[in-house]
Amino acid sequence: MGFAKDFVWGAATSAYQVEGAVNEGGKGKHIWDIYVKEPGHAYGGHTGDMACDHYHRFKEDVALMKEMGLKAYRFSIDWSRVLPAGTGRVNEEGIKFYSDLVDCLIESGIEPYVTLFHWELPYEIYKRGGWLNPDIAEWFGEYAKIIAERLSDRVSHYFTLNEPQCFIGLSYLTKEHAPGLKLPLNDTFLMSHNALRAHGRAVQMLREYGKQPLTIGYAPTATMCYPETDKSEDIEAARQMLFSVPQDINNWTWNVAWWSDPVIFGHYPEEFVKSYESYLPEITDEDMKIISEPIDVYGQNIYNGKCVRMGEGGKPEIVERYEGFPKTAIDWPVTPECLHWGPRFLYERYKKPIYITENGMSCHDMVSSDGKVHDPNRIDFMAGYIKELRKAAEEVDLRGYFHWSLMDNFEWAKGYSERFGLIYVNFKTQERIMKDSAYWYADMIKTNGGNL
Ligand code: IFM
Repeated sequence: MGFAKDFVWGAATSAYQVEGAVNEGGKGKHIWDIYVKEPGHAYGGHTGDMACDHYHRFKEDVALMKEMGLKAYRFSIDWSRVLPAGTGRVNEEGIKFYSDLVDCLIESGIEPYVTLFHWELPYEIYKRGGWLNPDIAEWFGEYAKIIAERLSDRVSHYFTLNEPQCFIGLSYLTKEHAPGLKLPLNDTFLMSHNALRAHGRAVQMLREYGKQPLTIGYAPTATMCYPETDKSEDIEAARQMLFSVPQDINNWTWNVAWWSDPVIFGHYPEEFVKSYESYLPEITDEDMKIISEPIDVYGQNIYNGKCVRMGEGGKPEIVERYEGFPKTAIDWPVTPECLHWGPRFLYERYKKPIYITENGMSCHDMVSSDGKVHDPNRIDFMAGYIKELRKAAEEVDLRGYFHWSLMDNFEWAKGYSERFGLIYVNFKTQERIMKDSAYWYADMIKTNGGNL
């Protein structure tokens, strides 16, 4: 069986992490542009000012994608490049950049997949309350309308929000990301509700103004759960834990059901509502109707998972990792099983075709004396994870896999200290070198998993 013939093998990036050119082409400022200028906010005082200079070098990058045989490229649009103030005046130069990128991809036989929001909240919108302001749903909808009007003659695949768990949780609970605030829990729940309303409004606008039938999805993240054994009770334990309420209220955004149940089912999960009742904003039927505007596909970013078994008292419990458990350079555990069980549990619950919208690892990559970048750990990681993904592909409707990332880039608060790319980037010279893993991935794509 293996992967379907038309399985989409791709790679992903996001605007601020790769584009650079922050003061060019009429771009407005977003919260990261401002945040990274203060000492201590990003590793080594790094900023995304130059990043991979993708804004100027996208043709070279698309040529590398073609060499790799990528079928698709998932990139995000910087809201503040298109609408410098977040609303109102459209910046034609910004539109032109994305439009040229789309043309270049199509000429190279690579399908563009657009993400509308990968964390570049326009600073002007932030000043108006950002996610706290209920009007943000309309503002985001207007932005989605412009994208539909300008790009949907050529782009038919869209994801609305990338990882709301992070752009609310890391930004307003744990203060690790821009704008680096710790807000009261009530505010964070209101923000999550408004972000979901914005998602729904964008779906409505994309549908209404799309120039062809569009495939629209959403791209949340979370730690997956996988069973310790194939026994039905362990499988059930992993399933239950995946959709359960997180233990730590101060890290409450790190879960699946709060963010996905309302989008698919039109209501928040009951257990969560009971636990969080005292913090919740007013939630109307009209809100829920917008939030659950039907989507076509379900995107999920998956990097790792927790091993779970059914405990003695019939309660799911985490199986502790042994000492020396494999981990990536950024210290995330290596758990390939998450790419089998994650999509399987998500499909069972949400019954939507699934894309893995991000998966990958950071390694201590460097250029060797032969001028190449040897990254055997990444190849092994990918082979292990994609083998597990193949099991899911044989069990559920799985449409595609986007490796994170196409190239080394600005890893938010970690600056350039983490390398997630298939392509090595020398941030001094902007030279690109395809890593060994890029050649391995090219072969994997060519054989549709035949080299696994
Ligand atoms: O680089 C990030 C990306 O922006 C969102 N998902 C996780 C990646 C690795 O941390």
